[in-house]
Amino acid sequence: MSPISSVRQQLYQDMAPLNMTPLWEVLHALVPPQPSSPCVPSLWKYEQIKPFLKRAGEAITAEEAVRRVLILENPALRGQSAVTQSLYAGLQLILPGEVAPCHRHTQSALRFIVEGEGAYTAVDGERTTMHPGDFIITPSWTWHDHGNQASEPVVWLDGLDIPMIRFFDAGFAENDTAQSQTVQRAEGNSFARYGHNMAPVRGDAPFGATSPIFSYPYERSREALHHLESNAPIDDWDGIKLRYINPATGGSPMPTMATFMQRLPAGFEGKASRQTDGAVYSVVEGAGTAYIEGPNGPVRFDFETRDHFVVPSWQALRLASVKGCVLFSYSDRPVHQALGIHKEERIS
Ligand code: 1HN
Repeated sequence: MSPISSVRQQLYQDMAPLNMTPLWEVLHALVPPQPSSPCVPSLWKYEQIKPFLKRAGEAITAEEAVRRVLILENPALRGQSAVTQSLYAGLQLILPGEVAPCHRHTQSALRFIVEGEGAYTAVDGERTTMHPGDFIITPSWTWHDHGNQASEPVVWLDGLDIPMIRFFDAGFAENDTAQSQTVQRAEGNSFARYGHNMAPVRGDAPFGATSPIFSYPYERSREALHHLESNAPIDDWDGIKLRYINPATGGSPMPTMATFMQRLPAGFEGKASRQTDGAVYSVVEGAGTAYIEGPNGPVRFDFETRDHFVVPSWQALRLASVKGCVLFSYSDRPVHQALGIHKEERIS
């Protein structure tokens, strides 16, 4: 060892008991020239996942599990219940006749219905029935339970801000005394009040910073995308892409997560773009290809209906579809925007 490096090694060693360490050894990693996420792109094919959901259905009841969910973990973050550094994703199964008991927590959740219909989720006394493609919100600290009074299993994607809330050490949770909440309002009240570009004349929005609409039906999003496909220019990068909004603010439906619905017309070959918000995709209809370019080289995902994939922060994504498809996605964009650090680059 050279004299200078042994002087340094001795310095580091002597200060270690005081819980001190030299910045100059880690500075380059602390402030990288550009984002270098430890996350990797990953694809979960539904046909491979479904048998495991089925087996989970045989192995445990929804009631015993509290939530019968198979977590989609980023391959580079195994054991952390994280699909990106800030987001969680899982697929939840509820069988006919089951209930997932009532609780609340500070983490916000979204449900995106993947397969089956007729189950419900209840939020603060109002139920909403699930159909494939519906986007449903459980706002932070609201009581919620799920049930299935229909005749088929229902599977949905859970998107939560769990790693973000863990990062802030701000997680609280509470179980309700009852399994299921008493219904306090007719189904559809929230959508009638806030879902038609109108709002009640008096009274505050019920869920604070979160959208007062807690179920956004696919029927409506689909209609909008199809209209725009035939009647408006197609974006070279995104095809037709709309963001869901909190009608009270025009911002994202939840303070921590943005959600999007996107249609790629048949024959679409998109250009590449990247953004600082890592995103999780759920394939709603059709099939296509995602080309993702990260530090570990290019990845190609051929996706079909009900497949899921994750695109890490600042990795370039290019989408293509021969027959056309519809994609739902969510990301941590609102937090980037609130902090003034959101960045997007459209590569041509
Ligand atoms: C949760 O409450 C649900 O309510 C789903 O369905 C997944 C993952 C971690 C923590 C709470 C639900 C969850 C969760």
